[in-house]
Amino acid sequence: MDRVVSSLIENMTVPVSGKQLARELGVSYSRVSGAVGRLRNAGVEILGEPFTGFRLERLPDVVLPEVLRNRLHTGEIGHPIHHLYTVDSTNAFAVRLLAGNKPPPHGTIVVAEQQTAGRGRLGRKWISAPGLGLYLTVIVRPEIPSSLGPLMTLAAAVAVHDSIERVTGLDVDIKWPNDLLVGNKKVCGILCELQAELDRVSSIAMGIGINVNQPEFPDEIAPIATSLSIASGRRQSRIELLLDFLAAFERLYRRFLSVGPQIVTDAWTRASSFASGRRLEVQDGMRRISGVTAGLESLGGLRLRRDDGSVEVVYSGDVISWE
Ligand code: BT5
Repeated sequence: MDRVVSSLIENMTVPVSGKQLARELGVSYSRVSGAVGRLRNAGVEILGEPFTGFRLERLPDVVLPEVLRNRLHTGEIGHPIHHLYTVDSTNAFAVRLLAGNKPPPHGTIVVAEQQTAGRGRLGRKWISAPGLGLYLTVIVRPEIPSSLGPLMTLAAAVAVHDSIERVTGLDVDIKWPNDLLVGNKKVCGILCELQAELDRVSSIAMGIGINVNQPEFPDEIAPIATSLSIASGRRQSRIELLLDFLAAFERLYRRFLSVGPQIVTDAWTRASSFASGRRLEVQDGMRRISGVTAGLESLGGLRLRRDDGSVEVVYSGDVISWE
C-alpha cells in the first residue's frame, strides 16, 4: 500500500488513474482501490475517482517510511521504521519484536496511525485518537547499568520538549518525571519499558504519545489534556515533529553516552519549571511525600525539601498536586 502513496507523491500534480497505478505497481486494480480507501480512512486527502484519476490534495501527514526516509538524517535512530496503520500498542509491538528471534537493532522505531490499546504507566491507558496523535516507540540499546535507565526517560522528555517548542513555537513544560504540559495541561506522555540482564540494560522501549491535532478529548481526560493544535490554534505536522524529535533525541543520547548523566539532568533542569522551587505532592506506591523541589540528583531522582528541612529523593511516582 505504501507504494501507492509513493506513486501519488511522485505524480502529485498529475491525476493517475487506478488502472495506471495498478499497472505501474504490478498489482491488481482492486488492491489499488482498497489501498486508496485505507489511506483515506487514515486521513490522507486523495482527490478523484478510479477512472478520472487519483491525486493527492497535499502531502499526507501520515508517518510513512516513504515520506520520512528522504528527510531523516540521523545515524541510527529511526532505522528501520515499522509503520502500522493500526496496532494494539506501539510499545507492545516493540516488546514483541524484542522477544522475537531476530531482535531489532538499536534505533528501530515503531510508529502507528492508531492504537487500540495504548498504554500508560501502571496499567493505565493512553487514549489514542486515530490519525490525530503521534504514537511512537523508539528501541534503544544503551550499554549502561540499569540504574541509569530512568535517565533515558528524562532524555526522551527533553527531546520531545525541545522539538515541540521548535516546531510549534509553544511554551512547553515538563512535569516530573516526564509529562509534557502546555498551559498546565498534558500534551505528551512517555512510557519506558526496560529489559535488563543482571545489572545491565539490554534494551529500552521508549513509548511516546503526543496529542497533535485532536480538536477535543473525551470527558474523562478533557479537563487535563490538550493538543498542540488546540494550544496553537492551527494544525501541526506530525511528520515535522517526528523528524525533529528523532534528530534531537539522537544528539542528546550520544552526548549522554560520551559525556555522562549530567548532560541529561542539566538539560532536564533547563527545560522544566518543576526542577526547583515548586511545592508539590508525590504519590509513590503507598507513600505520599510533599515538599518543595530542590533539583535532580545524579540518577534523575527528584529532591524534595520537606517543611521540617529534611530532603527526600523520589525516583518514581506521580505528582498528584502542584502549585
Ligand atoms: C503516560 O502514562 O503518560 C504514558 C503514555 C505513553 C503513551 C505512548 S503512545 C506510544 C506508546 N505505546 C503505548 O502503548 N504507550 C506509549 P501515565 O503517566 O500513566 O498517564 C496516563 C494517564 O494520562 C491516564 O490515566 C489519563 O488520565 C491520561 N491520559 C490518557 N490519554 C491521554 C491523552 N491522549 N492525553 C492526555 N492525557 C491522557
